Amino acid sequence: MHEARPVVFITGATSGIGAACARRFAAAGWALVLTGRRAERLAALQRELGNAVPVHVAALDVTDHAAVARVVDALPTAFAGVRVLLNNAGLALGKGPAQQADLDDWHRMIDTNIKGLVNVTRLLLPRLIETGPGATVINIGSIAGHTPYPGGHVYGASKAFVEQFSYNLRCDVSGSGVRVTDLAPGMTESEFTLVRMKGDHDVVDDYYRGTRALQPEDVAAQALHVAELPPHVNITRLEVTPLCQQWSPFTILRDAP
Ligand code: NDP
Ligand code: 8X3
Repeated sequence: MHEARPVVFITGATSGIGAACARRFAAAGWALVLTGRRAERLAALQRELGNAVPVHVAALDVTDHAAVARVVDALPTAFAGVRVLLNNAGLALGKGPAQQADLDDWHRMIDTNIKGLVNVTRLLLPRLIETGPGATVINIGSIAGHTPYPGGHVYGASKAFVEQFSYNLRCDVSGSGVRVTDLAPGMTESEFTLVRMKGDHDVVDDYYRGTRALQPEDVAAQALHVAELPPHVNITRLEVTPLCQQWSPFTILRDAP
């Protein structure tokens, strides 16, 4: 029975979009592999969802390549045939100008959003190819990978990497039946901004005040939609924003140096 269920492997399942995806895929009957660094949150999700669908949890820091390999190698048989890899783990740190940024923050964003994502992808790709038609890599990108804004520097650039990597990956798995999607959300109300602002709740409250931001469930619904499309349909890039988030006109500096 368990083997018949499609398996989704989610990184960053302990919060926000990843946790919402766990719930959404579970409601649709998928078996779950849930990963993230906070083991107690994984255990709580397993308690919450484990009666409905098979759930395997593994505490995992995606930046630790050897740990990713151990988790992938140790997947129980019922979870080994991964159909969807949801590369969701990621973070932004800081929103000040580049010239004042903390270099350690930049390195952490690169390590997590870029190197972590490629670690997991490289190790699971053979399994997805083995799964064949219907298998999907869903990479959580961002509108920040497409749209520059002050303070976006390395975060936005890391998401531009995710977008281009998704396209290139799709070229390489061409003919295998594996689909690749860059799912790029805009402003989503999660712990993302609290992490970015290093625990400053006032800034977070101010950021979301008066908005009707996307909720993690809104993004999760799109992820499930991408995963359950007929196997010949590949959404290359899916950008989703709240209606309240709009573009700005170019800023024209006058009499500037
Ligand atoms: P959250 O902060 O709520 O969730 C981030 C998740 O990433 C957590 O589960 C966290 O788990 C995990 N994570 C962070 N670092 C690591 C790591 N080194 N190893 C493993 N897991 C890690 O934010 P969101 O849910 O909003 O973010 C999810 C993704 O969506 C990110 O890639 C983000 O860039 C992207 N995104 C977010 C938007 C937003 O406005 N919120 C908009 C566009 C994209 P743990 O700490 O337990 O390891
Ligand atoms: C997060 C979206 O607009 O805060 O990826 O950069 S935004």
